[in-house]
Amino acid sequence: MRPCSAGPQGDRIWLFPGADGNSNPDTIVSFEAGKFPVESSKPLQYMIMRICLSILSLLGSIGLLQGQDVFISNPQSRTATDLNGKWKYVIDLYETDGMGGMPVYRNARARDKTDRVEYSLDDAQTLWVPGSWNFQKPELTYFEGAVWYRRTFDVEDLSANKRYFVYVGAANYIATVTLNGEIVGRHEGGFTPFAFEVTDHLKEEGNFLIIGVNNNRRADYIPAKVTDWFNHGGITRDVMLVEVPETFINNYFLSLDKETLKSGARRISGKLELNGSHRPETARIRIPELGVDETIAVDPEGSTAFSIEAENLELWSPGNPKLYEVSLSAGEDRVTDRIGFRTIETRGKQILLNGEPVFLKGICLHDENPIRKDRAHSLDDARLVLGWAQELGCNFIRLAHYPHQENIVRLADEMGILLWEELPLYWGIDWGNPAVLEKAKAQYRELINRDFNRASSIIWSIANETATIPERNAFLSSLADFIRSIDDTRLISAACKKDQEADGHPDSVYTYNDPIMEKLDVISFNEYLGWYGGLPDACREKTFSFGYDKPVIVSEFGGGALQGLHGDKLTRWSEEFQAWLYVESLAMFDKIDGLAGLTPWILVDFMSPLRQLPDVQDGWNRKGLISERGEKKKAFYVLKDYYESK
Ligand code: GCB
Repeated sequence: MRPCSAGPQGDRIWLFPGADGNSNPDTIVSFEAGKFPVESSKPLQYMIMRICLSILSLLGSIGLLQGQDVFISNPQSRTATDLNGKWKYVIDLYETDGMGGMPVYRNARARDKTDRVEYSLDDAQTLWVPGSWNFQKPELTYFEGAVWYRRTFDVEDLSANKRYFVYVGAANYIATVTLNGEIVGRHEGGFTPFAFEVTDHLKEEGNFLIIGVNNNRRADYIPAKVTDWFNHGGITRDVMLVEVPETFINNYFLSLDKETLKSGARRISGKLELNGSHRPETARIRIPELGVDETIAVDPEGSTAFSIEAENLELWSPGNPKLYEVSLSAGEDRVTDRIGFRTIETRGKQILLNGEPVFLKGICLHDENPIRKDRAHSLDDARLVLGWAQELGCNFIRLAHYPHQENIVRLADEMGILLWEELPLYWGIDWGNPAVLEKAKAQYRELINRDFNRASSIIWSIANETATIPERNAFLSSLADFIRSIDDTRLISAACKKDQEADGHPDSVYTYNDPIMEKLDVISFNEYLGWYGGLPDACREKTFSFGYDKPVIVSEFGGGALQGLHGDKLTRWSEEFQAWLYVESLAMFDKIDGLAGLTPWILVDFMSPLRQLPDVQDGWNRKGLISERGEKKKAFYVLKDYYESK
């Protein structure tokens, strides 16, 4: 779906079948509204449309179409109308954006008995939002493509002095947001939040919000075409109508000042971003528990930096996840949040939390509720998995392989669990494509906008298992610089691979000299010795050597087991095999000089179409320490014992 393809131009509707990258881009179809499409053979029209497509693709690539004008942070603390619930839907299998020549987002209804309309959202079936569509209807299980969702609503006390935004926590992968028949924005990226202003389109009664969601996979998307996880489609996180004053605080960034911490004094540095034309002269920041009540002068440009003294501030850590109620106000707007303050740095091969070495007892996690077979989206979903991780003895979780729901990050703040966060810069990324780099930056900006104030989040990871070709090295290097330029309060890492055989390392030593490690604060690598290649006792012969003097995290290792399947330790897929693999792997990794943490793969079995072994996998990656029904496997206890000993 693309916006240019979606709108009528006069009474003629233009469709671009090639715009999805899969169908033939050289065929353009046009038709009179209300008639079936016919192919156009006019070269001039063709040329104009090709130019239009190129401009759109360029705009898209520089972020104008996929971006949003305003990022609304912390929507939970705003006045908002909850738009979750049952939404009507129409499947758009051929991605025409319309049915019988009428765009679905116009919400057409037959005017009289002679009228022809070839869809009816009023009479359509429903899907729950938030939630992926796949397991709500049998016919949608493996559906990949476009679905139009509709939700109607009224707004009590619509105010001329307020501004209104449709906020979506996440929709996978492209979302076209329309209100009352007009397109208000388009967003690319399946796991980050976005908001579009609808102030000028809203009515008190009878609003229809129609969102088109397309989860097709494409080589120039992030992720690209193949992943080892299920491509859940749809509006997977909360939707709300957020109401703000004309000028409002759209974001704020608070962190503990590293330098002053060293001198014993405690200062909080921050930045406040205002949006709107009536900028107040001052803003106020209060942290009542610390006796902080500061008035700061607002920069007329809208972005105001500040630094405030915070004597007696207790540092946030897993052992003491102290959060402070922070309230920020400017003009008529006020937001409140609960924020923890900590520092995270490295020194030689150590990771330092608040200046003290920390060992990261971690585990990897996908953002699924396996019991519901759905993307996770609620606080209960977050409680379920974080509870398991805590039982395992973890103080750290790798949120693989894409941004997880905001609830999990907020709950980790409350529970004192450190986090690694990442984008799906995973297998098969089109590294040489500048548009893809811009998409990665846009997605990272959205993630940082959302989670900057979360003390639990300590590592941004920029890639997972990617080959060290020059295009990838340049891409990741540029992305690392970009991330540091907008957030210097966290560490940067990437899940890398060992040097390949051609680099001539001796068999008993795995070497790591990936050039991107130069840019990273923490070296991380995935290693599946004993599962992909060799049996677990092969681990006894290996040692590790790194070309950089930096802390090391083993970002993945593991093997599959079907919960309840027992055998001797040589029986693949048995719990005994997996437990043995953990014993051998932990002993091997423990020998690494500078080991700062581990995140084995993975806490819970997760859905993956790549895993089709009948009666063992049945569509699930079985490397979880817990089954999709919540039953623990033997290896869970091996890792728990190891963490207890650390
Ligand atoms: C990996 C990938 C992860 C896979 C895992 C596996 O290296 O990073 O996404 O699911 O291996 O199970 O093979």
